[in-house]
Amino acid sequence: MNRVGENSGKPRRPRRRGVLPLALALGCAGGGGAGGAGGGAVDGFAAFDRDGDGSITRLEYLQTSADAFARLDANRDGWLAGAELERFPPEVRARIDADRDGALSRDEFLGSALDSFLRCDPDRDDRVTRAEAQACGP
Ligand SMILES: [Ca+2]
Ligand SMILES: [Ca+2]
Ligand SMILES: [Ca+2]
Repeated sequence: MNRVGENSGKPRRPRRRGVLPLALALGCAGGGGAGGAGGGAVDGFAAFDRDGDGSITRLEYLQTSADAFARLDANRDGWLAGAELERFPPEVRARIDADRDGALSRDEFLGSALDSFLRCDPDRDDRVTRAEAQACGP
């Protein structure tokens, strides 16, 4: 009985980079969950581009972030804490948790979203294009 290395829980977790940083946190954003066959970088972008015009406005970004917050806040107490935070990679969590109390308030969450938005909009036209989103590091 020689076991041929079967595919036991292959750690195939392509790092999702190049999409807006917060999309990482939202992880979810693209609801569709297209099972990552290579290349199909998560389309966090489409999730934020609510009207599908190819760019994300500040309003679209904040609305999507607010929706995501509501979805993530399972017990509806206005905070993300405990199990609600499990899907956030630690570095993302640390970045959002401005006051370091281990929980994310809605303000922290949206404040961080706005930061991300501004960082990804170098020309300050209040729109993040797909190219800007891709260029914008984590
Ligand atoms: Ca748009
Ligand atoms: Ca909560
Ligand atoms: Ca906090």
